[in-house]
Amino acid sequence: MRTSCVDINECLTANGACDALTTCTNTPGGRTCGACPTGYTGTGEVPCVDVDQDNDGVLDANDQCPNTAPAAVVNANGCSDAQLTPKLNPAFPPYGLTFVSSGNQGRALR
Ligand SMILES: [Ca+2]
Ligand SMILES: [Ca+2]
Repeated sequence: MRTSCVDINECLTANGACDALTTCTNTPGGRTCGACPTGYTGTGEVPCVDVDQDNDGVLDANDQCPNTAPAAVVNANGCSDAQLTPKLNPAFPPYGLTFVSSGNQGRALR
């Protein structure tokens, strides 16, 4: 008994091992991965990598403070206050106090 070759749609399983952000296209005997979206590096064959990994709006190439906390306000170098303060003064805040970057700064409380 003879059977003919049947193409397998690799894309049906785990997106054909393409990055989840890309489009897998089934081809006879194989599959191709689409390109990574804008803002990512990679080919789809290898994982797409967000070039702004901490999503603070500053691309990794210019980001001097990686892994900024989500939604933190950052300066042009991609650094949040919480990331900058320990660089300026490792002992800040002193006495086990907590630093908050909001409120009435520079005003004496009565
Ligand atoms: Ca960044
Ligand atoms: Ca950052």
